[in-house]
Amino acid sequence: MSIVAEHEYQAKDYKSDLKPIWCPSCGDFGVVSAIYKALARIGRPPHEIAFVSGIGCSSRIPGYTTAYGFNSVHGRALPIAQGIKLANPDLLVLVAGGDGDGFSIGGGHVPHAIRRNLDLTYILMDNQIYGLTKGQLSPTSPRGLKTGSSFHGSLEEPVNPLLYVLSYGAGFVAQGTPADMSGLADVIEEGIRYPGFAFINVQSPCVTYGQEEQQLRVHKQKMQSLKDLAHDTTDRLKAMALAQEYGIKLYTGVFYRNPEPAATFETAVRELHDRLVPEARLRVDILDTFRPQ
Ligand SMILES: Cc1ncc(C[n+]2csc(CCOP(=O)(O)OP(=O)(O)O)c2C)c(N)n1
Ligand code: SF4
Repeated sequence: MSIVAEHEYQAKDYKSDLKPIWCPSCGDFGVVSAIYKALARIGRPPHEIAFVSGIGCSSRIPGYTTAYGFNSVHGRALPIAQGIKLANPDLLVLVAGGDGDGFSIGGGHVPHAIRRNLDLTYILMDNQIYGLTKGQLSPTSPRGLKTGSSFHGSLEEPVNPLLYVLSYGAGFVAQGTPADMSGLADVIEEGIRYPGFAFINVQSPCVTYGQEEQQLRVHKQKMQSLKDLAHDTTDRLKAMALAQEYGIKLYTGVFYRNPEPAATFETAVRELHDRLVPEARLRVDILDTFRPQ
């Protein structure tokens, strides 16, 4: 654990020397800045942070921080992050990627990461498109969207990431947009501080392939703070009702925070390990069991 006092670090201490190659004005610039701010408030030194992503424009994000980064395999950020957290529970582990990475190819990992409940913060940059591969449909693209891969418009209903994670029992669920930088840094900080699996959906505009109504100027007009609505963040059913409006309204802030966080998987595994160690058999004895007599 860190012996460094909180707040000793500043946002610039988490910014790497690597120059982002995102398109100018991509929403992901705002997301990485909000992450720098949130990390500075948490105050953990960069070498105590592991940042894992998949593949996509958004998945480049670990490289733009001074944390240990792993720009891994498309859709596999969550299993890798879970392995890292289990092996070294003292690390602060962040996970990030796009809506394609997280809810298309990697969608099968999300429910299991949630029900396992490791202390991870998963930041999804939801631009409703595949950015890196030049603008094909993603799982959160709205029905009817015309792209290079859907000349006649998408025939599918989009995945609702907020409702999805709430229904699987995520302990912390929030949404932000770079149109509200201060609110975005707040929800990322809160997610990191939550002792369990935290999910933050960031409406992060793709300025090159994204839809008109997903750009920052529209977010600024549309966004509605859940705090201003006096939403009770301990009410999961109300959070689910609000999440139903994904794609119609742009709520920002915390949808749900479990007031009684469940034990994390890494804690349960350590406890089981400590309980079983006294009665553990030597490896040589176990191997002997299988040797012909
Ligand atoms: C196994 C595998 N399948 C497909 C790809 C191609 N691919 C790279 S990124 C990507 C999707 C990118 O979209 P998203 O995850 O939403 O991130 P964004 O680029 O929009 O930030 C795809 C399909 C790949 N790299 N690996
Ligand atoms: S293609 Fe879209 S998501 Fe990718 S860097 Fe450019 S604006 Fe950002």
